[in-house]
Amino acid sequence: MMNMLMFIVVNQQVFNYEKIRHFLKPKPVRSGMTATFVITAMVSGAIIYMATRAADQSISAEAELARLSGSATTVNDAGASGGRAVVFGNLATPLPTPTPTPTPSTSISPLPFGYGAANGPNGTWNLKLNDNFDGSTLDTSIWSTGWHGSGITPPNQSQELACYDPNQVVLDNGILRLKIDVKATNCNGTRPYISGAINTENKRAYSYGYFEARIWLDASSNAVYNWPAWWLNGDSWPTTGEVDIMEGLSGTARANWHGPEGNGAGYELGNGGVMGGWHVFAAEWAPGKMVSYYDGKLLGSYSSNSNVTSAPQYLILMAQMSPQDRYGGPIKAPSEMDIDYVRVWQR
Ligand SMILES: [Ca+2]
Repeated sequence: MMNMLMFIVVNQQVFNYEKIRHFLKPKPVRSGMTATFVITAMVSGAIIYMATRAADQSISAEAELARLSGSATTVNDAGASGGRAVVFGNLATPLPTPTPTPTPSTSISPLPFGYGAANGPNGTWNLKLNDNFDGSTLDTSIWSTGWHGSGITPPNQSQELACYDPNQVVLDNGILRLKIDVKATNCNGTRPYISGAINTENKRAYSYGYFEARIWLDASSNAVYNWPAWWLNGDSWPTTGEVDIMEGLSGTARANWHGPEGNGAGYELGNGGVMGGWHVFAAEWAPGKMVSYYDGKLLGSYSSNSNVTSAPQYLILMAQMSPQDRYGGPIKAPSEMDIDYVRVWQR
């Protein structure tokens, strides 16, 4: 993607594309085009450079495209808390032509992350769902927005702080963004925030399989913000089960299982459950067994013939907001949960 060619320097600190997602919403940039960036948060007085990135990842002065300061007409309202501004930069020199990715001689379906590695999810897998969110709109043959309804819907639990609005579900250069904003909204009562969620209820449901998503979580150095979740759910809780492949529960990213007996088991994910940035969260659901994977590595497993259901479950990704003393981590808005892809395999 063209936007991966960009590098941003803010006050002499170099941020990679992932890090600057919360400063800027990059658009594809090509030679001769005007590039438009929307600044969602910016330190007052920051200087922004836009530059091309060389093949060795370095940045050079010659490649500098624009230099802007937090003044005059180029940056408006560059406050530290949620100011919005538009920056226009003209490309002075053409970007290098990307090297085309060689086309494999035979079509190879992606395999689960970590496949073939020690403790990886080995075996024979058939790809059943593969959404990379490459289109300009959500594929509604697979997904619906919100939670049990169309348009603006109430959240899952009455205590939650955000309504779900389809407008908060944005596809952006191959990334699905579930955006949280401060906006008082009515959905069976007025809630102070608005957020995004997608699910496959009545469209795709699975009994058993390997479920994987690459997700960007917003986190501080010691807590995941809000209550992001990537999970599976049956139609009648808890009899038909719930598989929480990843949820930021009270600031800690965890995997949790539920079944006919209620609670199953759970694990902290990663380093003490704190992992801002991009990670791959996956679970294998097999007869009598649940296995949790984090970045392609086996994290833990749970076996129970009575508490692991075979009932079909649908997929859900939601940027939930809950009071911190209920389910959520520290409240942060604006914020977002980003998804690069969702894949499902079955044996
Ligand atoms: Ca993608």
